[in-house]
Amino acid sequence: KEVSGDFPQLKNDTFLRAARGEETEHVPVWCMRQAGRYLPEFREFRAGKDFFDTCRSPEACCELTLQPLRRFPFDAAIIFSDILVVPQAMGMDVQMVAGKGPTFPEPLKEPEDLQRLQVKVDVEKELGYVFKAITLTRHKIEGKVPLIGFTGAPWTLMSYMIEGGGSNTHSKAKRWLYRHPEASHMLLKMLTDVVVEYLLGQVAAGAQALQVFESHAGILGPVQFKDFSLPYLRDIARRVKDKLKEKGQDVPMIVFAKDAHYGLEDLSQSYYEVVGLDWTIDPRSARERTGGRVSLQGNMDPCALYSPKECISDIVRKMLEGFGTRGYIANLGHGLYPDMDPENVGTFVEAVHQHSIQMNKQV
Ligand code: 1CP
Repeated sequence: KEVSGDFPQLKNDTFLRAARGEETEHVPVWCMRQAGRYLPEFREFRAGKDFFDTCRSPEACCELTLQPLRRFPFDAAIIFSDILVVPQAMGMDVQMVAGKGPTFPEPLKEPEDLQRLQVKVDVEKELGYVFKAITLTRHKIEGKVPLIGFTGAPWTLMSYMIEGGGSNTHSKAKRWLYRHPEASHMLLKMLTDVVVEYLLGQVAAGAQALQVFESHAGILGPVQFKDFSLPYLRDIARRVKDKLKEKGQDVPMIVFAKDAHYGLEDLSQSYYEVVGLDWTIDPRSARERTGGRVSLQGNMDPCALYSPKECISDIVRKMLEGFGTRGYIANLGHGLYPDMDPENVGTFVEAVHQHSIQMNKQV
């Protein structure tokens, strides 16, 4: 299946241009978790429905993706879904437990457990509902802004599959890396194969950019990152890009490896157009270390949204001065939290637009 040419024409391509390092009239902005519980309309829509049932409904995913765009002039949308649909597609049970988060009733404990996983995953059959959600949303978004598809990265997915849910230490998953390195690589390779097909399916369905979430990079040190994360992140980008090229297609890819300071140089040489940053990195030093090889995305501390409006505008201005307005996509350093005030999100978005237009006039 090909991307059909019958999607509405894109009206605002600032996000795509910034991803490619081209000039834009303003700095584009979106927020991780922009479709989420901080929005009353999200809470109302999700009320009483099972989380993964919602993920399996293309109409529901489309509605939740569009909700934040009705409130704020975001320059991109991210499809509503979750990274844990990939372990589900491989045969694992994952449930969303209220007050606890995603839970695997039967996590992987020992290498023998890998036999429980699907050997050859039929991605179209298992994850076709995500592709349908993307295609529907591409129509319903009416070309307002580009639609981002996404996936969890292999190490982050592996850590959930072994921990069985969120964790502070990730010691069960890290135990595998030290005790069962071969089985770990086998699992990471299996995940990589599924992720590559999954991302290609998302582009075929209409995704205009792709973000790979390595949310648990920070739990690895530099040595383990180079061994168990980076090679798979690279393999994903290279294989997706090669396949797309064969079809004469190309979409920008973003890698967000949270807390992986030590990996910045490597990540900027890993076939991704954009490197996403968490808030612990100074914008100027991120620019220096990535040497103009990539565009950057991030990285305001999400908690800065708790400050008074005037302060938010000031924090945004300093961030923009640090990154510069070229090859830059404004975002938070991680997702929005449920108790955040939607009004302050609006202030953030407007501050990015206003300050960047001002700055562009001055040069
Ligand atoms: O009922 C609910 O609404 C539960 C909250 C929620 C939401 C809104 C979860 C459970 N997932 C999502 C949607 C989601 N997840 C999106 C699309 C919405 C958007 O971004 O606007 C995306 C991109 C994700 C990706 C995701 N899921 C990541 C990577 C990003 C990150 O936060 O680092 C991770 C780690 C997950 C797992 C997950 N899903 C949900 C929760 C609470 C968690 C974290 C669990 C934990 O580790 O404690």
